[in-house]
Amino acid sequence: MSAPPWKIKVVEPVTLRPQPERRQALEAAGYNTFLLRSDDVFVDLLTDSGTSALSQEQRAAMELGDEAYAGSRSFFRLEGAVQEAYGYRHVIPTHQGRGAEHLLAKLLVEPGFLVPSNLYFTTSREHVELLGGVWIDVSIPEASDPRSLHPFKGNVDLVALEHVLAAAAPERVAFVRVEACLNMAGGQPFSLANLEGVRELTLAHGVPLVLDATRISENALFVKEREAGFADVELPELIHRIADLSDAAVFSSKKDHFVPIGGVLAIDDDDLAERARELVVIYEGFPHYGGIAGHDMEALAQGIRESADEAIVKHYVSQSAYLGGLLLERGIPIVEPVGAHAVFLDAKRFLPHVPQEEFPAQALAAALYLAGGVRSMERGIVSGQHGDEPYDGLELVRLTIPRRVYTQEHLAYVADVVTDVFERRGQIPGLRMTYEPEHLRFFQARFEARGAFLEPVEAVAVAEP
Ligand code: P70
Repeated sequence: MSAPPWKIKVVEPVTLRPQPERRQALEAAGYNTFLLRSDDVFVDLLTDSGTSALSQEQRAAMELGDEAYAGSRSFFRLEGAVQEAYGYRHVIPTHQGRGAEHLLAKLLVEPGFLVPSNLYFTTSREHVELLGGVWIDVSIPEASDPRSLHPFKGNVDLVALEHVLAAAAPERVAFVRVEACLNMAGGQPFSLANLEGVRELTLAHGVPLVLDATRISENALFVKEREAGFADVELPELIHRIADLSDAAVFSSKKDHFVPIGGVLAIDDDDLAERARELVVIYEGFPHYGGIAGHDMEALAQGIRESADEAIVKHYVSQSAYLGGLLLERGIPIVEPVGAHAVFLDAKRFLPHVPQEEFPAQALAAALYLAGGVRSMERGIVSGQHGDEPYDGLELVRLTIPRRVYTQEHLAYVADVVTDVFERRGQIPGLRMTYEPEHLRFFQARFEARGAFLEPVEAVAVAEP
């Protein structure tokens, strides 16, 4: 892992609670890591969303926030930053990514309309389906194979996409969605050649191509490092070239743009943008702030510039590679290749004795917390299952790395905790769901253990920081 291109100026204390307190906290949270209090967490790898460290330049820019309701100069700075980095003509701020997804779905989705996409993201699919749209997975099969070493598991299966587009009347396809660094597959990039293939098809069929550009910077870095012909292209240029292949984009700016809150809907088409501005005033706020503050827009504009800094992006991706490398050396099953923003444990291979209906990834995430105060996120049947449909898809636990927050020592500690849990995996039973919310159940579902859950720590050697 390379030395980070930043040093630490402000710190936030964290403590490891004693094991009995962690057990109590886990039980109170119903074995759901979303329901833990952050004060009870030692290393928080729940998400990279809104959890990054701001730069001194972002904090300084926040002092210049213009909180005018309309015509805020902070909006125009944000607009300029998006236009410069990505080239989209119209910029609509939203409170976060799902705000942009909501507007996009309202603009383009009607009952029965199709949305072909590389795999799915939970909130993206939910907004489409709430409007009666039909989500269609057109990811390549390697995306769902944790052992496949395909360098671009975020690619779209162009033959499958062509079939979908050829079979549907063009006006029944709301848009084709392509997600950068495909989150649910392990943070896996698409290749530029593949995106060009998607572009050709969408142009031929007259269907809009919308990028989920939330993690576009890391995707561009992977293109530079893995795809022939791009090694000498500057990262900002590559990011721009990716965006140029699409008609619109949604961003959760809480990731690549280093802000605690904020999102962007970026659109080229004038009429569509006009309609989006009509909607944003209903759901988010005036188009010149879209549900965030002027100072947020300043931090976001500056964050967009930093998100194209190759040294920053490279170091970030090297942190996942470092943690993944430690786990691989110890024979722990993870998704390969290691993706952008996280290391994903393969719970099916980690806990082969727990059937998928007993939520192995949920149980594993709970065990990591109990063993060492490490918080991770379930990305398996709890997040992925669709109503009552059977689910045999990926069963992963995501160890997600916030940007510019944790040190190599933290990551080494996490690797030790995972190793400890791997050695004691026989003591992890499945779970029973005791409360199931109707929408996006993973956020607030509750569980109980089907048996004794990891022996008390006194009985076994456990990693301490
Ligand atoms: C995560 C976060 C958010 C996200 C994303 C992609 C590719 C859109 C969004 C929505 C937060 C999260 C969200 C739902 C379930 C679990 C966690 N991903 N597209 O941790 O953006 O959160 O700003 O509304 O990854 O991966 P936002």
